[in-house]
Amino acid sequence: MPHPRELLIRHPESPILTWQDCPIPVNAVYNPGAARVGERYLLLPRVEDTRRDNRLHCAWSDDGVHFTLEPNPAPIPLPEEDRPFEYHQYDARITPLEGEFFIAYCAQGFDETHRIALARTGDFVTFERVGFITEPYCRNCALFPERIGGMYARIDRMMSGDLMRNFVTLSPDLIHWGQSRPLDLAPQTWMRNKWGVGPPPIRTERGWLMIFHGVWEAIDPVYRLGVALLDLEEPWRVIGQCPDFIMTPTTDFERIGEVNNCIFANGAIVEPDGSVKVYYGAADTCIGLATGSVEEMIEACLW
Ligand code: BMA
Repeated sequence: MPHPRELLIRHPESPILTWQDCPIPVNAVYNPGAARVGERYLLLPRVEDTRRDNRLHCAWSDDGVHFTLEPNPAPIPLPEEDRPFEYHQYDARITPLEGEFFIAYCAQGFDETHRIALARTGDFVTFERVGFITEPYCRNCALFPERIGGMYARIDRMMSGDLMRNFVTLSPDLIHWGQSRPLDLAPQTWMRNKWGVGPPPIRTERGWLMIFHGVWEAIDPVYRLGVALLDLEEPWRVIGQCPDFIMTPTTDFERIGEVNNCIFANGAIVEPDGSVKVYYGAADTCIGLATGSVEEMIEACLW
C-alpha cells in the first residue's frame, strides 16, 4: 500500500530493472540517469559488475517501462592520465542542453577519491568526454537544461570537512566553473544529515522544480525523496519547499538490498501530459519507476 503522504506512485511492475534482467552477470543495477531520445526512453544506470566495479551502460525502451540493457559500458573515451581517477563511473545525471545531452557523473578512483566528470553525446552511441568539472570531493551534480543569465549553471555539493552544503555554480563554457552561491533548503528531520540534488531541475512557469534526496541517519542512513522550487532567474533562491518527504522506502525491494532503506533518484522524464516519470535506485540494488504530477509537486512546495 502506498504511503499516504507520497506524491510519487510506484509503477505496478517495479522494480523494472534488476540484476536478473541483465545480459551479463552483475552484482547490481541502480541509480539511472534518464533521457528521452527521439521516440525512445534511455536509462544510463550504474552497473556494478561481479568485481563490484561501476560502469555506465545504456538501456533502451519504447514504453518507458521495459528496458533492454546493453552488455557493454557506454564508450566514454578516457585519457590515460585520468584513468586512475576514474576507476568507477556512476550516478549519471543527463541534461538536454542546446541540442545535445550532457552527462554529469561521478568519477571515483579505486581509493574513494570522487569528483564529477562531464561527457556529451547526441545519440548515446558515440560520446565525447569534456573532463573533470569539479575538484575532489563531490558526488552530486546536475546541470540546468538552459543558460541562466547567459551562463551555464549546475547544482553541486562538495564534501569538505563537515560541509555538506549544496551550491549553484556557474560557467561560461562548461569547463571553467565558479561563483558558487549556497542553495539552502530549510532543514527537516528526515533530511537532517545531508541532502543532494536528484535529477536535473525541471523548468516550470513557476520556478525550477528540484527533486532531491534527503538522508536521516537513524542507526543506518535512510534515503528518501523531497521536492523544492527554485527561482527561475536566481536558482540559488528557494521559493518553495515541501516540508514532507514525497517518497520513502516501503517495499521490500526498497528496504532490503546492498544498502537497506534507500530511494535515490538521479533521472526523471517529464511527459507532455504534465506527469513525470522518476527512475530511482532502490536499496543500491535495482531500479524502480514512480510517477507524479509536476503541478501537484509545485503545489506541495507552495503550501
Ligand atoms: C550516495 C551515493 C549513491 C548511493 C547512496 C546510498 O552517497 O553513493 O550512489 O545510492 O549513497 O548508498
